[in-house]
Amino acid sequence: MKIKSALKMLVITGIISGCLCGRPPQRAVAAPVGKTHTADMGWWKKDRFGMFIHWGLYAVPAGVWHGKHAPESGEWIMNNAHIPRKQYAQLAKRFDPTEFDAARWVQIAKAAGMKYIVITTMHHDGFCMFKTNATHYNVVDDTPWHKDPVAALDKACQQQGIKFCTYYSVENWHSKYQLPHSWNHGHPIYFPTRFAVGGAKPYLKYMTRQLGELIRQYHPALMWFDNSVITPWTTPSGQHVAGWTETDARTIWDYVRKIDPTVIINNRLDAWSKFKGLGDYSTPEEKIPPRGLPGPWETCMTINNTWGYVSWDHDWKSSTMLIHHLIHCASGGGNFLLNVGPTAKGVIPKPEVDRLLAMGKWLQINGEAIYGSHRTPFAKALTFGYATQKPGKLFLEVTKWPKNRTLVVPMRNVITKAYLLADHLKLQTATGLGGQLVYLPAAAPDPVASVVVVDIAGKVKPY
Ligand code: FHN
Repeated sequence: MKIKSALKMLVITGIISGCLCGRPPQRAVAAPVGKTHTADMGWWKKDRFGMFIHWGLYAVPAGVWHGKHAPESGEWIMNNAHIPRKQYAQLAKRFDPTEFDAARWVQIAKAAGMKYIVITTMHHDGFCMFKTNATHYNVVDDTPWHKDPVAALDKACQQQGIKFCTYYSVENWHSKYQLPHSWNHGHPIYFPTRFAVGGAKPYLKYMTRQLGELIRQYHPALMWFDNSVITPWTTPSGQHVAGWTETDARTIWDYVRKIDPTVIINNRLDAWSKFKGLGDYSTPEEKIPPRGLPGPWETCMTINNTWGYVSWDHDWKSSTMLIHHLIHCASGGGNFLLNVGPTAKGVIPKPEVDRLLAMGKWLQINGEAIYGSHRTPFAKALTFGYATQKPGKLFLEVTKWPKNRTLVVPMRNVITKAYLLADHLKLQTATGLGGQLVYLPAAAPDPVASVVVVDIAGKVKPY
């Protein structure tokens, strides 16, 4: 077997062995992705902080199937509880989110200091949360609710000045053109799916039709593709069926570009970043690359352990931890896409709202250090916290207030001015061993993270 195909089989085997009943292993961190379209990513790099929304039929079972907790993330229940397609599709008849309020969701995002929203228009379960003519299996035609939440959210985002973006899964566990990978005592295991014999072409046709609808109906500023893990296989009669290929990914890429050359596209049209450069930015998940990544990148993360709502997952990250994650992303030059999983009634869980409001409060005072900032100039981690910068200014996000009340900034530049961002209290400075010294008050203005602003002449010259 040629090296390349052996490698490919290794990758596929790795995928399969690593996660038959769970989500795929942590995504390999993508190679640097260059700008691949005419549009400017300026708004996206400036905005830094977005809301991810995982909402679909999976909110109905909410992590419980036949009275048992289904393993892993809520939106994977169809796979992890091995639910046959027809049985899962019946959930649509129970989807009636009478408390859904798009304007309220956008207000919460804004109050959190989030500048863009990415909503799941179709997750791996194949159910479409938008009005589509490509299939009846959608929220308007197939539920008692008969409303289009994607349209409502798009409208609310336009009205409230937040960028509207869409998530779309390449993998589709409902489509007749994609088959379950294997079976467990007669019950399907969908992930990773595989194309039916001759299924690739009609599936690409279905997909391009829906992407055309999404762009023309809702004009997303960004398209967040996910998990194109459709694996090759050989039929019992020995016929080889290719999986998702680079050509497939480029076909979709070119199609979207043709309709809208300005829309930003992430790097997940290609499942494992094998197709170098196919993507405007990298998408590490649930983890923050310690020193950031070359090129544009965005960490997406859950507030508990699940993307789609799970009634029994109360393992919430603290607002302190989430604020530190946001700062860490910004100091690495990256964005932070933080997820909420609304209930089947259309309500964002209170623990998530509480944390988002705490983040918004911090950003109201310290947002200047995050929005429009650039990555830290320091190659090594700082002992006291993080740094971000703008021309002529260094923002030091102090998460560990020094007991000796002295910050040592490891750079040669002389400080022309130093102050606390919270109240503009002027701080004394000096040049000392190991860099520039900033003398601090006894108590930090904010125990979570306080920002010290340092004005300097020219570019930072780290020690
Ligand atoms: O399998 C999905 C998962 O359900 C979720 O949507 C995350 C969000 O980034 N993406 C895939 C796992 O990498």
